Amino acid sequence: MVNVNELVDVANGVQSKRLFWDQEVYEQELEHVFGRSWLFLTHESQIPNYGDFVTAYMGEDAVIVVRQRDGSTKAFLNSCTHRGNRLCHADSGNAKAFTCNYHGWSFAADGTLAAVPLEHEVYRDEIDRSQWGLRPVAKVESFHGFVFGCFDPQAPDLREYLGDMAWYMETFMATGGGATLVGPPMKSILRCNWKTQAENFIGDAYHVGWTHGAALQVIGGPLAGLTGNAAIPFDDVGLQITTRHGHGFGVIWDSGPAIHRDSEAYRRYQAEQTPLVQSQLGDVRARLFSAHWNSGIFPNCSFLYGTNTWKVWNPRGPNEIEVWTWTLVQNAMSDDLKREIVRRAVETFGTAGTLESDDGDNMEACTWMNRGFQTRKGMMNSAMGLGYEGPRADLPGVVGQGFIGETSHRGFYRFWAEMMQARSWQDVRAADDRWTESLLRHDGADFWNRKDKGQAA
Ligand code: UNU
Ligand code: FES
Ligand code: FE
Repeated sequence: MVNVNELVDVANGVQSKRLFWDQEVYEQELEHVFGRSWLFLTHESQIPNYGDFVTAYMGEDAVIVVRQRDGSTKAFLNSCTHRGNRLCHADSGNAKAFTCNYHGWSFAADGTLAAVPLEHEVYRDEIDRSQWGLRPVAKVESFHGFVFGCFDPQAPDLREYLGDMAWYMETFMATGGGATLVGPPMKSILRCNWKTQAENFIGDAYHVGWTHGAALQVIGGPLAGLTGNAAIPFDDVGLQITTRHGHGFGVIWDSGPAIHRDSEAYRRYQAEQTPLVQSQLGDVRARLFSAHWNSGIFPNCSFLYGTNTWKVWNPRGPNEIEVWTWTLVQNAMSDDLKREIVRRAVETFGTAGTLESDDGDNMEACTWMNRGFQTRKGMMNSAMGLGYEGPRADLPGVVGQGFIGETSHRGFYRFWAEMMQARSWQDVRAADDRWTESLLRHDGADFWNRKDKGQAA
């Protein structure tokens, strides 16, 4: 076991550089983080009918996700139980059975071993097929059509795992006819640790005006004014929120179609929908409906609402990821608007997207620099805004002042450390009522109006 206390200092908001490189840390992540967390698989609309399937990854494990005869969804390790060959080589399709291309063992859509070639002649009927079905993923559940899987039968249900983040995500998943993903996902390789991307999406509005300065100038729109950090208007521009189980997001108000060149149709759509959202979900979420969100679902699913990209950072060792990218739209949007959004999402955060490429070099260098033997002994800083955060009656979770800060970074690593140390979900549950205070470093008095150091008066 790695000594997690040496790796993450929650009280001071710093983390060890070993987090992005160390093989031992990574092996423990596969067991403790990817082995126990809910991991995003697909959207139900990608597999509408019996036998429809997609393949996906849960950590480094390849899985097949299949729609069952009764309408439910199951997932199985994509590994033939005979000698371990990859069972399904396709990205998606429809199959009533999966037949291995090595010796021909054949598995039904429900994972049972249905047929073994020459069963009588070479096995003398002595193979017990009921023992050699595909290994199922313990739990598969959907939140408003977004399908997640979990290897740990003791984990809380998906809705409980998402917790307050689910309340926030209802803003776009439970309105506008629901949300959906346009696939199939784009796929690319980056030579970076999976957490460099997860932490960036969950809570880094700091880099936007700097890393993406040139791209924002070309694209225009509500974020173009951030370029070069030239004119940052701090007051009531946005917030950051971290929730139990390490999820979180950053909010920039009134910036919904942020990185879309032609945002008029999108703005009209949001203006039309907002009264409905308001009547269904109330004022707070009606305002969030037209905000931009940079967001993370712990551990490795990220999305930008308003830039409409939805991503999974599949780890492939400590210093490589396979990025999967879908486009996030709402069902009530017109086909024209959906098409326009897909085009812009591909242009910004697709494999060759302008902003995707901006980020890629930074993520890779943040990973590879830490390979240095002396370098890896150092710590990294996520202390921005520490103490300027706390609970608010109108917003679930822990809320950080201002749209630039590292509140959700810290929440992410707070929970990462908790999972890495926990013996089981029982330990995690036992800490449920202590998590808010463990993130805070203030006396509890009116944190919201603290503007004593640097923030606009
Ligand atoms: O690049 C991002 N993660 C981002 C983009 C964050 C906030 C707004 C736009
Ligand atoms: Fe943030 Fe260098 S300024 S990584
Ligand atoms: Fe970025």
